[in-house]
Amino acid sequence: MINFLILLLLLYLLLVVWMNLRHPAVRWKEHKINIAEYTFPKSFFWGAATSAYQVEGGSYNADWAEWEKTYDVSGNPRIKNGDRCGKAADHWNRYREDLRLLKDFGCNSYRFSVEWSKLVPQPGKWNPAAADHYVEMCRFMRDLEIEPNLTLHHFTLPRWLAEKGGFEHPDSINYFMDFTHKTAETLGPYVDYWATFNEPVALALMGWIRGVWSPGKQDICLAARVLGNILEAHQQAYRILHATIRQDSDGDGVPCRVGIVKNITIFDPARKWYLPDWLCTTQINKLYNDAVLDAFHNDRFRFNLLNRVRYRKELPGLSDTLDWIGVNYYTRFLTKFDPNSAQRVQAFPAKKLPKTDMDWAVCPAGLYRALQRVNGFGVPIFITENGIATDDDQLRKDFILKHVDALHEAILDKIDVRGYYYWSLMDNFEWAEGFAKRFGLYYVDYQTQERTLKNGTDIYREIIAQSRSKE
Ligand code: IFM
Repeated sequence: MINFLILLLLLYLLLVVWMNLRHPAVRWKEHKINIAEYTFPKSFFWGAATSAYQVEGGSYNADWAEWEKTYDVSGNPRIKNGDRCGKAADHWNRYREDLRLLKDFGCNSYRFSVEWSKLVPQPGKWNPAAADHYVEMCRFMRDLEIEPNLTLHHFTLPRWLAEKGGFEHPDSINYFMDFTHKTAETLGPYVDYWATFNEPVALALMGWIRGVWSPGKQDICLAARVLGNILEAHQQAYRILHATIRQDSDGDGVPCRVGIVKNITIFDPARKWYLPDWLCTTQINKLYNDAVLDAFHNDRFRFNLLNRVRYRKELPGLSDTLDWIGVNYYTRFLTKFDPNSAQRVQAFPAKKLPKTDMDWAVCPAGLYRALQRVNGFGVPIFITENGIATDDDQLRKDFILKHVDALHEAILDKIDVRGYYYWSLMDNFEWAEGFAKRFGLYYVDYQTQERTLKNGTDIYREIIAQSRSKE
């Protein structure tokens, strides 16, 4: 009996050592940062990002506009403080002013999305006025020498499509094809960089697992199906974009480059000596990060969680549908086995790290790790989002400086990063958090819609100026 227990103990120790060796801690030395020494690749994209629903205003035909009117099971409004997106930051009417602000800041690229519910307000009905609006906006970017980087789907759906089940239903793939085709015909002459989807896993997690975003479901099997359909839609959209767009608008010889935007969150075990924490971490990491990324290596999407979900979808050719990959990185969580919670796992920010208003830990090393994670695709990488919600100017400054430094370290280590977009250009509607969380480089007074540059953003301006002066 004693021998058996000793054997078990040894086995346990071996497994813990093995897990630790397989996932070595990233050596991240705090070093003196000197931005004057930075060298970034030529024509690096320095930008800021937004999404249509969060800034444009007037998206009353989107599923989210309906969702905001509903209440949760405890009778609380879905959005903090009962906020409604409404006019948001009125970017629809103020895009010229906003793009000039972006230009004055020194940026040379803008990541934005088009609002599907404005372009296709009813099934099969293309809205030429909305299409003209985006044409004007893209032309204006070209006039300002700002490279547009367009995302087709950033979380919202036309209401009519959400009523049909949205991406739960395979028909959504055809609707997305149609939308992609028309958008490509309309904006292809001005836009070379296209992303099909923004953060599919965040969407599935919040909308179908936690149920705190539209459509408010808690069904992990449906979440898996949504992801499978989104990946198939990406694959088809890739081909449509390449087949439709023939005009090279930025003169680099390539008319269109298509990617997908993946949010990468870093998860580490809270207790490195405790096997159950390692198992939870591995599982969360698989579902949140690896399932979608691996699909692009294996041409097969698998989403498995013990006896709760086993989903598999063959996607032959998916691995040929990335010209670039977008990484959205914000934070790192520690994960811990918790037998008392319903999910048996807790994810929380490390105590000793500074926190943003989202209660996310500030962890620049995580950005380096996220970039390492996608480096294996062998395609250019863009940091399509990275930013901080905070009222603390010093924290904002540190955040930007240290994350750009992590990005620079990655470039020094030969990771092919071609651009960085701060999230976001101006304060915006932060989904279930409403307007209280302010990520913008520019503060928005929602009464007057006045924009004011925030303190602590100068460092980004300096880095950009420094980088561009060396071109
Ligand atoms: O505001 C969101 C954005 O829509 C998607 N990425 C994360 C941001 C901050 O939470």
